[in-house]
Amino acid sequence: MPRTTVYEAVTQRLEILDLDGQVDAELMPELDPNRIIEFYRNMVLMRAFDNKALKLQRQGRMGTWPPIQGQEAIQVATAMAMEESDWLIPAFREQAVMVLRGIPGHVIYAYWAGDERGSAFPDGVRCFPIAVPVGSQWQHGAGVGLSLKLRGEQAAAVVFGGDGSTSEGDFHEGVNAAGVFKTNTVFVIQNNQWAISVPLSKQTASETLAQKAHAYGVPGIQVDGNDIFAVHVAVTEALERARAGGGPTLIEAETYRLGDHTTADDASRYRSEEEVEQWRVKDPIPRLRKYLEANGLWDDEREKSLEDEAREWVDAQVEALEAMPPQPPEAIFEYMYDEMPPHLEEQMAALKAEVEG
Ligand SMILES: Cc1ncc(C[n+]2csc(CCOP(=O)(O)OP(=O)(O)O)c2C)c(N)n1
Ligand SMILES: [Mg+2]
Repeated sequence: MPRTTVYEAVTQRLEILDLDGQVDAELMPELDPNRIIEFYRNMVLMRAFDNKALKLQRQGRMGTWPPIQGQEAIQVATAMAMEESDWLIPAFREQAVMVLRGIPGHVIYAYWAGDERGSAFPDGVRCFPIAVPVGSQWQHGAGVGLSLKLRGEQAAAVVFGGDGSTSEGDFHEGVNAAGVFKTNTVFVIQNNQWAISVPLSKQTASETLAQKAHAYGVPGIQVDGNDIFAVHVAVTEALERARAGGGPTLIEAETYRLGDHTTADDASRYRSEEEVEQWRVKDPIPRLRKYLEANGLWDDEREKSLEDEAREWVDAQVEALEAMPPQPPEAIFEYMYDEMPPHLEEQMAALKAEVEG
């Protein structure tokens, strides 16, 4: 019997905006200039939101914080391509998508300040809680996508995760199930090259993460995740496919975590400054600014007024966070169940007695 090729696959990578702010005219999507300015504005606001949280943590006003510096393009483009009817299933480094979906900034701050009210999202915002167990959210993404399909909703489930989480079984189970059931799911991997101190090279022997989609019969694509136009195109295509019942897509967005893993980490202990510098020049924000300036859409005056807006908005989030009335200690029991089970009632009573002395 001859040996025959039973399967061959190609994985594509999409890049539109180069480091000098020039675009590939053939690949550039039709976008209203105001929308492109909005891309930029949101990235700047989200970076300011992030920087402030780091300062609050150093001042003892925040528990911990997972910075997104360098990853803003993926989050802003995805949030802006989503409709209200789509669901977001975040991991733990998606605060920009969450804010842009309608969760107030101070609520996200509250979560990382250790306050249970940080998981109480406004009614109608279709967003799952933050998932800290690495990878668990991938299967939720498949499940929500299946549910939307069964209900006949023209909506998508957008689930995020990091490069490290693709080594968890949950990732493979999630993408596999989504492929089998053709769920309305968009899987977005934020490949920021590191899982705390573990580099991508220790995570997988695959050339790309996008190619893993082939094994599950799902379309996969790699994009330059620091190129907001490329992310916009890939996510929009995937959302349209999912909403129309055309099945899931896996997007690997290549980026870099310019900051530490969290405020409890010191990345200089495991990676070189040269590596960080190599990625700093690919920073999505100055890159888009160069495009805007070259096209007469931006100048120093606009930048200054955006900086003022960002500062004011971020300060308002901090004020709202710190104006939240403190919670009584027994609040730690109150959010898990609609009706508190007897063993928790007992523990709560014991704590109350202890506190009241
Ligand atoms: C199941 C599980 N194992 C380990 C951890 C500790 N942990 C938290 S984040 C993280 C690395 C995640 O890396 P990646 O998926 O690349 O996401 P990134 O932090 O880079 O955004 C680890 C190991 C955890 N939260 N859950
Ligand atoms: Mg990572």
